[in-house]
Amino acid sequence: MKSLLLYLLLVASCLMHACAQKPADSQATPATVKLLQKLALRIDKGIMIGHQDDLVYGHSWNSQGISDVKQSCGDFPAVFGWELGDIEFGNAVSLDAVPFDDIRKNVQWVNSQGGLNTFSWHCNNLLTGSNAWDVSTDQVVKSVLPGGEKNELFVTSLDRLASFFNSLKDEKGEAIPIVFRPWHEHTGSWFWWGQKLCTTDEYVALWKYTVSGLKERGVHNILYAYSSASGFKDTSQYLERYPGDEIADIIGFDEYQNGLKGKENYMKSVASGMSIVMQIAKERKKIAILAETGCESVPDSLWWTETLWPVIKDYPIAYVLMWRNAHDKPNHFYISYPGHPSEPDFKVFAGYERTLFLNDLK
Ligand code: BMA
Repeated sequence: MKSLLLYLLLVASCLMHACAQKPADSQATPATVKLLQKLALRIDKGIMIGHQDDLVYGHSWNSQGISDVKQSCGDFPAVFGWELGDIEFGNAVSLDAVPFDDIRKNVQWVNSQGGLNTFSWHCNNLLTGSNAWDVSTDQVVKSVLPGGEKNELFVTSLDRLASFFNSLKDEKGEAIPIVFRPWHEHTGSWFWWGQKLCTTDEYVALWKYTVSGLKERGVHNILYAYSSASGFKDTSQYLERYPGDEIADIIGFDEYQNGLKGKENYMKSVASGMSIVMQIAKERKKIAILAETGCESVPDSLWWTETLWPVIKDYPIAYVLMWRNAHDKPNHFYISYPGHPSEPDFKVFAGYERTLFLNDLK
């Protein structure tokens, strides 16, 4: 009862600021303003369920447009995650081998169906030429900022990124509003923009330079999402490298369960992170999300109803995004597919009134 009351109070406060809510980008397109308001208002209905790369490959297929989610529960996810890594090199396909032209077409389809598109960017290490996980030097962030030896390369990267975002148009030629979540999991030290790889000032400067760079290139169809790794203890730790209310529209974090044994830790960590993020979201009038999650291979056949749902259901978050079902790494998948032992439970989860899939948004 107490938790229901608390939940209703949280929802009421989200709704109250929803109508007044404006994107951080003061020149955001009308569709982007509308998207933010829709996200806030929809929190009342439930939590949108998302999946990374859902339409371009799955556990046992590639490029055939099937959707493991739709095959498992009869509906598509409400949120579709896409990856931009390698776009900075001008490549035609992402680091996960998905052609950017296919991503664009799918983004258009999702938008036409009322779904939400969100982008991650595992930007390569521009100083060493290796990938995002190359943390061999702590000079990368500094090197891409103005005055740094790789600034020119980063400027070109921003040109390429902006031209992709500017190419996301609907059937009327209007820019499709999306969520962009750059420089994520920065409180860990496994990406070149991570905690031990740059100073707070450099990290914040990277965010500001990225956002102002996109705006200067005419990109105004973005809601920006700030998402740390898990493990922060309080609001000040969460906000330590926050780029500012004038930059971020959405706040959240990423957390994964480490195998069957990790259930208790995962549940504790999500609950603690959520309560901290909700407090900040309320105070700063931001939308809260669980930006990335899952338990690789879903080894617990009741994971959906006994782990994920219990830890998120009491928080008014807009969405939760499950990571990708790789077609070329047999155990690297995070959502049900036909025949997986968790499929029956996933169906039950999908049938809950407050788990929102694509058809629920119509
Ligand atoms: C990671 C893994 C990688 C993938 C990367 C970017 O978490 O899934 O296989 O290349 O994300 O999508």
